Amino acid sequence: MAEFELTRTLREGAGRDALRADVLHGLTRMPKTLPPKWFYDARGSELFDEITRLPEYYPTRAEREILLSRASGIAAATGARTLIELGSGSSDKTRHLLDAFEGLEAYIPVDVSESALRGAARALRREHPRLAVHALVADFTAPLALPAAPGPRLVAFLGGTIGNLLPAERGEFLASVRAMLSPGDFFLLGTDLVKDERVLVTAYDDAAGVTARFNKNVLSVLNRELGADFDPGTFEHVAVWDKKEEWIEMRLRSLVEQTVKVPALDLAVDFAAGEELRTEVSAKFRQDGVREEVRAAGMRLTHWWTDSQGRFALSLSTV
Ligand code: AVJ
Repeated sequence: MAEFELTRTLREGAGRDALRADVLHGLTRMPKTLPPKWFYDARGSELFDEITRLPEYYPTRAEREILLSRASGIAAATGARTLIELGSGSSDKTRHLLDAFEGLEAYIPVDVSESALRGAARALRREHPRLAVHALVADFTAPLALPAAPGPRLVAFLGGTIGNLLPAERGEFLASVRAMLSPGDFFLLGTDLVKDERVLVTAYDDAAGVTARFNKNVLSVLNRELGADFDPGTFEHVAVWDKKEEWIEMRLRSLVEQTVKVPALDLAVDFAAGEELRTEVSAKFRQDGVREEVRAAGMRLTHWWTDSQGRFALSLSTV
Protein backbone atom coordinates (compact mmCIF):
# COMPACT_ATOMS: atom_id res chain seq x y z
CA MET A 1 0.00 0.00 0.00
CA ALA A 2 1.39 3.37 -1.02
CA GLU A 3 0.44 5.21 2.15
CA PHE A 4 1.81 8.46 3.43
CA GLU A 5 0.96 11.08 6.01
CA LEU A 6 -0.06 14.61 5.15
CA THR A 7 -0.24 17.59 7.47
CA ARG A 8 -1.82 20.92 6.52
CA THR A 9 -0.42 23.99 8.27
CA LEU A 10 -2.11 26.49 5.95
CA ARG A 11 -5.49 27.66 7.10
CA GLU A 12 -8.32 27.63 4.55
CA GLY A 13 -8.20 30.83 2.50
CA ALA A 14 -4.64 31.73 3.53
CA GLY A 15 -3.48 31.75 -0.10
CA ARG A 16 -6.31 34.03 -1.21
CA ASP A 17 -5.61 36.53 1.56
CA ALA A 18 -1.88 36.53 0.82
CA LEU A 19 -2.52 37.15 -2.89
CA ARG A 20 -4.83 40.09 -2.11
CA ALA A 21 -2.32 41.62 0.29
CA ASP A 22 0.58 41.19 -2.17
CA VAL A 23 -1.36 42.65 -5.10
CA LEU A 24 -2.66 45.59 -3.09
CA HIS A 25 0.82 46.35 -1.79
CA GLY A 26 2.64 45.75 -5.08
CA LEU A 27 0.35 47.59 -7.48
CA THR A 28 -0.05 50.73 -5.36
CA ARG A 29 3.66 51.43 -4.98
CA MET A 30 6.22 52.88 -7.37
CA PRO A 31 7.76 51.08 -9.15
CA LYS A 32 5.02 48.45 -9.28
CA THR A 33 5.94 44.90 -8.26
CA LEU A 34 4.38 41.46 -7.84
CA PRO A 35 6.03 38.56 -5.96
CA PRO A 36 6.99 35.66 -8.28
CA LYS A 37 5.17 33.03 -6.22
CA TRP A 38 1.88 33.89 -7.97
CA PHE A 39 3.15 32.62 -11.34
CA TYR A 40 2.48 29.04 -10.34
CA ASP A 41 -1.17 28.18 -10.93
CA ALA A 42 -1.76 25.01 -12.98
CA ARG A 43 -1.02 26.82 -16.27
CA GLY A 44 2.03 28.61 -14.83
CA SER A 45 3.45 25.36 -13.47
CA GLU A 46 2.99 23.79 -16.92
CA LEU A 47 4.77 26.73 -18.55
CA PHE A 48 7.61 26.56 -16.01
CA ASP A 49 7.97 22.87 -16.82
CA GLU A 50 8.26 23.82 -20.48
CA ILE A 51 10.90 26.43 -19.56
CA THR A 52 13.06 23.76 -17.92
CA ARG A 53 13.23 21.95 -21.27
CA LEU A 54 14.19 25.03 -23.34
CA PRO A 55 17.66 25.04 -24.94
CA GLU A 56 18.34 28.50 -23.44
CA TYR A 57 17.32 27.59 -19.87
CA TYR A 58 20.37 25.78 -18.51
CA PRO A 59 19.83 25.83 -14.68
CA THR A 60 17.63 22.73 -14.46
CA ARG A 61 19.99 20.60 -16.55
CA ALA A 62 23.07 21.95 -14.76
CA GLU A 63 21.60 21.18 -11.33
CA ARG A 64 20.51 17.72 -12.47
CA GLU A 65 24.09 17.03 -13.63
CA ILE A 66 25.40 17.89 -10.15
CA LEU A 67 22.70 15.88 -8.35
CA LEU A 68 23.40 12.82 -10.48
CA SER A 69 27.17 13.01 -10.14
CA ARG A 70 27.26 13.98 -6.46
CA ALA A 71 24.31 12.17 -4.90
CA SER A 72 26.46 9.48 -3.31
CA GLY A 73 28.93 12.14 -2.11
CA ILE A 74 26.08 14.08 -0.50
CA ALA A 75 24.78 10.88 1.12
CA ALA A 76 28.25 10.06 2.46
CA ALA A 77 28.95 13.60 3.70
CA THR A 78 25.64 13.89 5.58
CA GLY A 79 24.75 10.32 6.58
CA ALA A 80 21.19 11.62 6.47
CA ARG A 81 18.33 9.45 7.79
CA THR A 82 15.73 12.13 7.02
CA LEU A 83 15.44 14.34 3.94
CA ILE A 84 13.31 17.49 4.27
CA GLU A 85 12.71 19.21 0.94
CA LEU A 86 11.41 22.79 0.89
CA GLY A 87 9.34 23.70 -2.18
CA SER A 88 9.39 20.07 -3.31
CA GLY A 89 6.77 20.40 -6.07
CA SER A 90 6.74 17.15 -8.05
CA SER A 91 9.85 15.88 -6.17
CA ASP A 92 11.45 15.18 -9.57
CA LYS A 93 14.92 16.37 -8.52
CA THR A 94 14.67 14.45 -5.26
CA ARG A 95 14.56 11.13 -7.09
CA HIS A 96 18.24 11.53 -8.02
CA LEU A 97 19.06 11.87 -4.31
CA LEU A 98 16.75 9.17 -2.97
CA ASP A 99 18.28 6.51 -5.19
CA ALA A 100 21.72 7.22 -3.69
CA PHE A 101 20.64 7.59 -0.05
CA GLU A 102 20.69 4.03 1.21
CA GLY A 103 20.32 4.91 4.88
CA LEU A 104 17.37 7.21 4.34
CA GLU A 105 14.33 6.39 6.47
CA ALA A 106 12.05 9.41 6.11
CA TYR A 107 11.23 11.97 3.43
CA ILE A 108 9.36 15.17 4.33
CA PRO A 109 8.34 17.15 1.23
CA VAL A 110 7.10 20.68 2.01
CA ASP A 111 5.06 22.64 -0.53
CA VAL A 112 2.09 25.01 -0.75
CA SER A 113 0.45 22.82 -3.38
CA GLU A 114 -1.41 19.92 -1.78
CA SER A 115 -2.14 18.33 -5.16
CA ALA A 116 1.56 18.35 -6.12
CA LEU A 117 2.44 16.87 -2.72
CA ARG A 118 -0.12 14.07 -2.98
CA GLY A 119 1.02 13.09 -6.47
CA ALA A 120 4.70 13.13 -5.50
CA ALA A 121 4.19 11.28 -2.20
CA ARG A 122 2.18 8.52 -3.87
CA ALA A 123 4.81 8.00 -6.60
CA LEU A 124 7.72 8.04 -4.14
CA ARG A 125 6.10 5.49 -1.85
CA ARG A 126 5.67 3.22 -4.85
CA GLU A 127 9.36 3.54 -5.78
CA HIS A 128 10.69 3.40 -2.19
CA PRO A 129 8.23 1.23 -0.27
CA ARG A 130 10.25 1.30 2.97
CA LEU A 131 10.59 5.09 3.03
CA ALA A 132 8.30 6.90 5.49
CA VAL A 133 6.78 9.88 3.66
CA HIS A 134 5.21 12.72 5.61
CA ALA A 135 4.06 15.52 3.32
CA LEU A 136 3.67 18.99 4.79
CA VAL A 137 1.37 21.57 3.16
CA ALA A 138 3.13 24.74 4.27
CA ASP A 139 4.63 28.02 3.14
CA PHE A 140 8.35 27.52 3.71
CA THR A 141 8.99 31.27 3.90
CA ALA A 142 7.22 31.21 7.29
CA PRO A 143 8.61 29.33 10.33
CA LEU A 144 7.85 25.60 10.06
CA ALA A 145 6.72 23.06 12.63
CA LEU A 146 8.34 19.85 11.38
CA PRO A 147 7.14 16.36 12.31
CA ALA A 148 9.55 14.37 14.48
CA ALA A 149 12.04 12.48 12.30
CA PRO A 150 15.34 10.69 12.90
CA GLY A 151 18.63 12.60 12.53
CA PRO A 152 20.94 13.39 10.92
CA ARG A 153 18.50 15.40 8.85
CA LEU A 154 19.20 17.03 5.51
CA VAL A 155 17.14 20.11 4.58
CA ALA A 156 17.22 20.68 0.81
CA PHE A 157 16.20 23.77 -1.14
CA LEU A 158 16.88 23.14 -4.82
CA GLY A 159 16.27 24.72 -8.21
CA GLY A 160 17.84 28.10 -7.47
CA THR A 161 14.55 29.28 -5.99
CA ILE A 162 16.43 31.12 -3.23
CA GLY A 163 17.29 33.61 -5.99
CA ASN A 164 13.63 34.61 -6.20
CA LEU A 165 13.80 36.04 -2.67
CA LEU A 166 14.99 39.61 -2.09
CA PRO A 167 18.14 39.94 0.05
CA ALA A 168 16.23 40.70 3.28
CA GLU A 169 13.80 37.82 2.63
CA ARG A 170 16.80 35.58 1.95
CA GLY A 171 18.27 36.45 5.34
CA GLU A 172 14.99 35.61 7.07
CA PHE A 173 14.63 32.39 5.08
CA LEU A 174 18.17 31.20 5.90
CA ALA A 175 17.61 32.03 9.58
CA SER A 176 14.45 29.88 9.56
CA VAL A 177 16.40 27.03 7.91
CA ARG A 178 19.05 27.40 10.61
CA ALA A 179 16.29 27.13 13.23
CA MET A 180 15.27 23.72 11.78
CA LEU A 181 18.76 22.26 12.16
CA SER A 182 20.26 20.48 15.16
CA PRO A 183 23.99 19.78 15.47
CA GLY A 184 24.97 17.21 12.82
CA ASP A 185 22.13 18.22 10.45
CA PHE A 186 22.85 19.68 6.98
CA PHE A 187 21.42 22.19 4.50
CA LEU A 188 21.71 21.51 0.75
CA LEU A 189 21.18 24.62 -1.37
CA GLY A 190 20.94 25.07 -5.15
CA THR A 191 22.14 28.42 -6.50
CA ASP A 192 22.50 29.67 -10.06
CA LEU A 193 25.85 31.42 -10.58
CA VAL A 194 26.90 34.80 -12.02
CA LYS A 195 27.98 34.38 -15.63
CA ASP A 196 28.05 36.07 -19.02
CA GLU A 197 25.19 38.56 -19.33
CA ARG A 198 24.02 37.26 -22.73
CA VAL A 199 23.70 33.70 -21.43
CA LEU A 200 21.68 34.95 -18.46
CA VAL A 201 19.35 37.25 -20.39
CA THR A 202 18.72 34.63 -23.08
CA ALA A 203 17.77 32.07 -20.38
CA TYR A 204 14.99 34.48 -19.33
CA ASP A 205 14.01 35.64 -22.83
CA ASP A 206 13.89 32.53 -24.98
CA ALA A 207 13.36 32.52 -28.74
CA ALA A 208 10.14 30.46 -28.55
CA GLY A 209 8.55 33.00 -26.19
CA VAL A 210 7.72 30.48 -23.45
CA THR A 211 9.15 32.68 -20.69
CA ALA A 212 7.12 35.61 -22.05
CA ARG A 213 3.94 33.50 -21.77
CA PHE A 214 4.97 32.38 -18.27
CA ASN A 215 5.52 36.00 -17.22
CA LYS A 216 2.18 37.22 -18.66
CA ASN A 217 0.35 34.29 -17.06
CA VAL A 218 0.50 36.11 -13.72
CA LEU A 219 -1.94 38.66 -15.21
CA SER A 220 -4.39 35.83 -15.96
CA VAL A 221 -4.03 34.68 -12.35
CA LEU A 222 -5.04 38.17 -11.17
CA ASN A 223 -7.92 38.23 -13.66
CA ARG A 224 -9.27 34.89 -12.45
CA GLU A 225 -8.63 35.25 -8.71
CA LEU A 226 -9.40 38.95 -8.24
CA GLY A 227 -11.71 39.69 -11.18
CA ALA A 228 -9.09 42.03 -12.68
CA ASP A 229 -9.31 43.07 -16.33
CA PHE A 230 -5.67 42.90 -17.45
CA ASP A 231 -5.31 42.45 -21.21
CA PRO A 232 -2.05 40.44 -21.45
CA GLY A 233 -1.78 41.54 -25.10
CA THR A 234 -1.11 45.11 -23.97
CA PHE A 235 2.02 44.11 -22.02
CA GLU A 236 5.40 42.94 -23.25
CA HIS A 237 7.90 40.65 -21.57
CA VAL A 238 11.18 42.22 -20.45
CA ALA A 239 14.26 40.48 -18.99
CA VAL A 240 17.18 42.63 -17.81
CA TRP A 241 20.43 41.90 -15.97
CA ASP A 242 21.06 44.22 -13.01
CA LYS A 243 24.86 44.29 -12.83
CA LYS A 244 25.01 45.90 -9.42
CA GLU A 245 22.54 43.59 -7.65
CA GLU A 246 23.66 40.63 -9.77
CA TRP A 247 20.13 39.52 -10.49
CA ILE A 248 17.87 39.05 -13.51
CA GLU A 249 14.66 41.06 -13.36
CA MET A 250 11.58 40.02 -15.26
CA ARG A 251 9.13 42.80 -15.91
CA LEU A 252 5.90 43.40 -17.81
CA ARG A 253 5.94 46.66 -19.76
CA SER A 254 2.62 48.32 -20.55
CA LEU A 255 2.54 49.12 -24.26
CA VAL A 256 -0.16 51.76 -23.78
CA GLU A 257 -1.45 54.19 -21.19
CA GLN A 258 -4.24 52.31 -19.45
CA THR A 259 -6.24 51.81 -16.26
CA VAL A 260 -6.74 48.27 -14.98
CA LYS A 261 -9.53 47.45 -12.56
CA VAL A 262 -9.11 45.00 -9.68
CA PRO A 263 -12.68 44.68 -8.30
CA ALA A 264 -11.81 42.30 -5.44
CA LEU A 265 -9.57 45.03 -4.01
CA ASP A 266 -11.77 47.94 -5.07
CA LEU A 267 -8.74 49.21 -6.94
CA ALA A 268 -8.03 50.99 -10.23
CA VAL A 269 -4.39 50.87 -11.30
CA ASP A 270 -2.99 53.40 -13.78
CA PHE A 271 -0.16 52.43 -16.11
CA ALA A 272 1.72 55.01 -18.18
CA ALA A 273 2.75 53.90 -21.68
CA GLY A 274 6.09 52.14 -21.22
CA GLU A 275 5.66 51.71 -17.47
CA GLU A 276 7.11 48.48 -16.12
CA LEU A 277 5.80 46.11 -13.45
CA ARG A 278 8.53 43.96 -11.84
CA THR A 279 7.33 40.35 -11.59
CA GLU A 280 10.49 38.50 -10.54
CA VAL A 281 14.07 38.86 -9.44
CA SER A 282 16.29 35.84 -9.97
CA ALA A 283 19.55 36.45 -8.13
CA LYS A 284 22.77 34.83 -9.29
CA PHE A 285 25.47 33.93 -6.78
CA ARG A 286 29.20 33.54 -6.19
CA GLN A 287 30.77 31.10 -3.73
CA ASP A 288 31.93 33.90 -1.41
CA GLY A 289 28.45 35.38 -1.28
CA VAL A 290 26.76 32.09 -0.45
CA ARG A 291 29.37 31.33 2.20
CA GLU A 292 28.81 34.74 3.79
CA GLU A 293 25.00 34.51 3.70
CA VAL A 294 24.90 31.06 5.33
CA ARG A 295 27.49 32.24 7.87
CA ALA A 296 25.35 35.27 8.73
CA ALA A 297 22.47 32.85 9.39
CA GLY A 298 24.60 30.79 11.79
CA MET A 299 25.65 27.96 9.47
CA ARG A 300 29.00 26.91 8.00
CA LEU A 301 29.55 25.97 4.35
CA THR A 302 31.33 22.61 4.07
CA HIS A 303 30.98 21.59 0.39
CA TRP A 304 30.62 23.38 -2.94
CA TRP A 305 29.90 21.45 -6.14
CA THR A 306 29.30 22.91 -9.61
CA ASP A 307 28.36 21.37 -12.95
CA SER A 308 31.14 20.75 -15.48
CA GLN A 309 30.58 24.18 -17.06
CA GLY A 310 30.54 26.06 -13.74
CA ARG A 311 27.05 27.47 -14.31
CA PHE A 312 25.21 26.27 -11.18
CA ALA A 313 26.23 25.22 -7.67
CA LEU A 314 25.01 22.90 -4.94
CA SER A 315 26.39 23.76 -1.54
CA LEU A 316 26.26 21.88 1.72
CA SER A 317 26.24 23.70 5.05
CA THR A 318 25.99 22.57 8.64
CA VAL A 319 25.61 24.05 12.11
C1 AVJ B 1 11.88 29.09 -9.96
C2 AVJ B 1 14.06 29.82 -9.54
C3 AVJ B 1 13.74 27.98 -10.88
O1 AVJ B 1 14.33 32.07 -11.27
O2 AVJ B 1 15.18 30.75 -12.76
C4 AVJ B 1 12.38 30.60 -14.80
C5 AVJ B 1 11.88 30.69 -12.26
N1 AVJ B 1 11.61 32.43 -14.02
N2 AVJ B 1 12.28 31.48 -15.81
C6 AVJ B 1 14.30 31.05 -11.96
C7 AVJ B 1 11.96 31.22 -13.66
C8 AVJ B 1 11.81 32.59 -15.34
C9 AVJ B 1 13.15 30.06 -11.82
N3 AVJ B 1 13.17 29.30 -10.55
